[in-house]
Amino acid sequence: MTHKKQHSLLNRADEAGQVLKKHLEEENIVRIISHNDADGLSAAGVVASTITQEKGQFHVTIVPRLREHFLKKLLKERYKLFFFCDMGSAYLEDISRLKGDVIIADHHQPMEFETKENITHVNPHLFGVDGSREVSASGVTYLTVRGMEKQSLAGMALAGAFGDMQYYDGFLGINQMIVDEGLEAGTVEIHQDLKITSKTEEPLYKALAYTFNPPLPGLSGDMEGSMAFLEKIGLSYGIKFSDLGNEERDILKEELIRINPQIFSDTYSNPHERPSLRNIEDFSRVLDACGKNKKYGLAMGLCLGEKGDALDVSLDLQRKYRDTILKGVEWIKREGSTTLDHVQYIYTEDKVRKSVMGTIAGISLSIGLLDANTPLLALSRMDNLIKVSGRTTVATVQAGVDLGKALHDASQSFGGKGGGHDIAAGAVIPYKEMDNFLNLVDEIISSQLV
Ligand SMILES: [Mn+2]
Repeated sequence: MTHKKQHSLLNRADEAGQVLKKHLEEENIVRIISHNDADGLSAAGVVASTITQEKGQFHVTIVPRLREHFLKKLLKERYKLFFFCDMGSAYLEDISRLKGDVIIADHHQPMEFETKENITHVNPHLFGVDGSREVSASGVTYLTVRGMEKQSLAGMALAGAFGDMQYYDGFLGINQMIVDEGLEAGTVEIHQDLKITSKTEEPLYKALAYTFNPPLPGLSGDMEGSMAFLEKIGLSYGIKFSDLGNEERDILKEELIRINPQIFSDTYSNPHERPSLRNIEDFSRVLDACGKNKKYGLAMGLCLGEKGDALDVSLDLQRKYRDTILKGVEWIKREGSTTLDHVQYIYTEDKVRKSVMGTIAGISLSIGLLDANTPLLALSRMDNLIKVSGRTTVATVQAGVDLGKALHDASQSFGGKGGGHDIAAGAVIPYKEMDNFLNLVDEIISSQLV
């Protein structure tokens, strides 16, 4: 049964591939529109790389979401092919008014709408495939180009799946199929190793403090804790992991496994990448840092393998971004959260902290700073609006929590907008309705848990 569903999705993706191929043969410039997170950026990277390899041309715009004024602008554009990644399925009606052909490679819940002939809509939900666990937008996009022998892009496609937190003790469904294709093509490798981030880039104490997935309680988000740990086990904290001797690596491995056994597990890498981007999760994190800092051109440059200083600039950017995250984690450690019956929340008006609220919310649950059994809402004030990032854990989702639905329903009741995945979702609501909104989410979550 599952196989049949996957097959239908693959067929639709192949149709999209044919459309893309036709437009490339006609030498049309492809208009790419994608999302600003790691998944959207790697999805855009997959299409852009394909087009570049086929000696075609593209024009890409990365946006946080599809807004009305941007859609209106697109309506005036004369491109013959529009390629939407990681968005579009919820805007079928508007998109159907575009002048040219359209490919949508998305994995969010689609709106009910009879699509016109000019749209090739590729979305796992249309075929009963799970779009929050089994494939992300970069994966869906990869499916559209794999017929053009683009198995070399499997690693990039997996970066998006990692970015959208679809890896959980392994990959499922289509994601696993992409892994297998990458393994066969030699562009993805899996090794049992320590899942520490930035092994070739950062001194060990920083690398440990920056490692959040899997979480290392006491070390993740805590430079001083990491230094003390390394001193205690007799390792120099200033050395890079890649410069450790075998014996030292064994000591570190043994001690880290005591903190979290998951730290020694499968690591995914792309052997053809530059050393600091070779680990696919690291690659995903660099893209995320570029996206959060609105350096979309830089992210595209990394995906297209641009030479020059793009890599150094993006790694610097990531250092600053990680500093902001660590400060945010310290803030949560200091201030804690406010708890209602079934949800908890954190609130900020701090300009810098706002940019990482969703991220630090997720981290504070995973490293146990806040109670992981209670869904967390991170609220940022933007003038008269509140931006809400909701995060929860696999365990609470299994208990019935669907944050996407809760934030969608609650925000609608107060003239806001919201939605997303069961485990991670977002909303924007009027500031003056904040308390009412929180109480309603609390009620909805309570009813989901019954
Ligand atoms: Mn996505």
